[in-house]
Amino acid sequence: MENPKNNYRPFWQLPLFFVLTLSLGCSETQKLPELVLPETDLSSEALLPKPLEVIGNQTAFALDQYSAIYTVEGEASFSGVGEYLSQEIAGVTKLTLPLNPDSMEGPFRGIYLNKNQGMDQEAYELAIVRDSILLTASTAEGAFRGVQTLRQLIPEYANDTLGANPVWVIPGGLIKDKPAFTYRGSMLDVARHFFSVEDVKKYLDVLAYYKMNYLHLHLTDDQGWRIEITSWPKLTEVGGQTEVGGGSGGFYTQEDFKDLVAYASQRFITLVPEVDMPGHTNAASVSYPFLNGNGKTPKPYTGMRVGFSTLDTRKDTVYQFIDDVVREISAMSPGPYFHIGGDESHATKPSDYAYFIKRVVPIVRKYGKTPMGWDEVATVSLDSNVVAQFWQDEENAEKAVEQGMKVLMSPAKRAYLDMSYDSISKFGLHWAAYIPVERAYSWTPDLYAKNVPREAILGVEAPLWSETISTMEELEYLAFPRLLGIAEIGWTETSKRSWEDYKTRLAGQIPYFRRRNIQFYPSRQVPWNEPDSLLPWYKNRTK
Ligand code: TNX
Repeated sequence: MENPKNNYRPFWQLPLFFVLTLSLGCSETQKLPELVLPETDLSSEALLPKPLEVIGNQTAFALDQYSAIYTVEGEASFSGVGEYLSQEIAGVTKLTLPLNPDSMEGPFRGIYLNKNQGMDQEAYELAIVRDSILLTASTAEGAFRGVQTLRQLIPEYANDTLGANPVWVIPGGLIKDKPAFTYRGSMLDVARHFFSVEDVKKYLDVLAYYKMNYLHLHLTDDQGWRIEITSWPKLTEVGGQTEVGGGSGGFYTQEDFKDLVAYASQRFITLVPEVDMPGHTNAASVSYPFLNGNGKTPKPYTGMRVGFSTLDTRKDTVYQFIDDVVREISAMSPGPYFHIGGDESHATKPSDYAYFIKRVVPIVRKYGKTPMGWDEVATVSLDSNVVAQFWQDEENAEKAVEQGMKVLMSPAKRAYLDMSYDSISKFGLHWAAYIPVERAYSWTPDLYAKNVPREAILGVEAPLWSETISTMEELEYLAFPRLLGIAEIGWTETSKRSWEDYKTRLAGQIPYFRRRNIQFYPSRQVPWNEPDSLLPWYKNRTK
């Protein structure tokens, strides 16, 4: 019989008997050990974000040493996803699944990554039957999202009693899935405290697992400049050496940044670089005092106030500086967006602010990027090809909609990961709200702000400001588990979501958190099913 990897037909459209013949009928697969697999229930698995449709069929796929991954021929990007899947499976099971093995190599149960044009970009279908798994998508990106679902279905521990060798029992059935919003992201403030390349990679791994597709890096602020700009070396030589609280700061070299871009893009995550201006620029002005526009001599700043710094908006050399910065960063950033900040420019006169934003927007476009800015940028008369990131001011968000701009939803009262969980939380601020886990989950982007309708919304992003956190453990305390709620809000249609159902699936993430050494806040709102003493941080919580 034909090698199944050469079968390009949309698998799930084939009659079931053909599917079974495909997987059981060939003489090679008959040599696989006979296993009596337990009944399963795909629909009760702790999948997060919740897929659009899940139909269980009680059968199961036996993932074991006789499993192999096959990807559609002639599509390098699909085989890249296959390679990633193989590595991730090895990480849990220690199995080394061959990728596209020659059919002579042995009898295998196949995990097939197939291409079917005509599906949405990030959509996928996952069909799991007894001896094969078929993951279908139009794009490698869609296949990658589906691979996350498959990863979430692999049990943490093997069943050792089914045969001579360990078997990881994957519940059978069909999943059809696609995201509600095209932008599902998080932001890390690496300026107030610096986080290393390794830390950011760990965060990217988690974003990928929960199907998020953007990571916004807040690269500059009053307390530090974190990205090497070769034409302006003092930015990092001087401005990169400070952080909140007086620590030694740090920065990404251009090689580091490219490494992060590559690591993210292997996970189908786009980096959004932010250079915050004209406010939040003290570190830049300390490095090059001619940039400063607040009339004072700039001094290194390691406190937590905002709104005191500004660039000099009326000097042409300032725009030459910005041109160089945007050019160098854009050349390393394959994504469509460049974030110009624009928030809390209280030391900039409104007329200077408008003048500044209108001059910076064309610079960003000159380097092929779409400008993104905090919601204040919508107070300036621009055009529709700008993204406004709503964080606080509904009137600004309305102004963005009136100008035809897309709005990225990051309401501080719900989506800010740096807000404390409650009054005794160890870290975080609470100027916007206390945000317990339920509150972070139970909101809807298109019902949040008056006159910001669904059509205007690009997606959701959860920013994590780092004034109060300086280690990965502390970062994780604030991000997890609330980030997962934002991931589900971005992926799963509101009509398919409920807190009651979500909180049980959230509790089901503990094995993953443990395996990846991810700290989290064990909110009392979530039925973790664990003795308190085994939960991290368990003494510091009321909610
Ligand atoms: C407001 S949100 C800021 C940041 C702070 C954050 C702390 C925004 C656009 N600006 O500069 O870090 O509050 O929660």
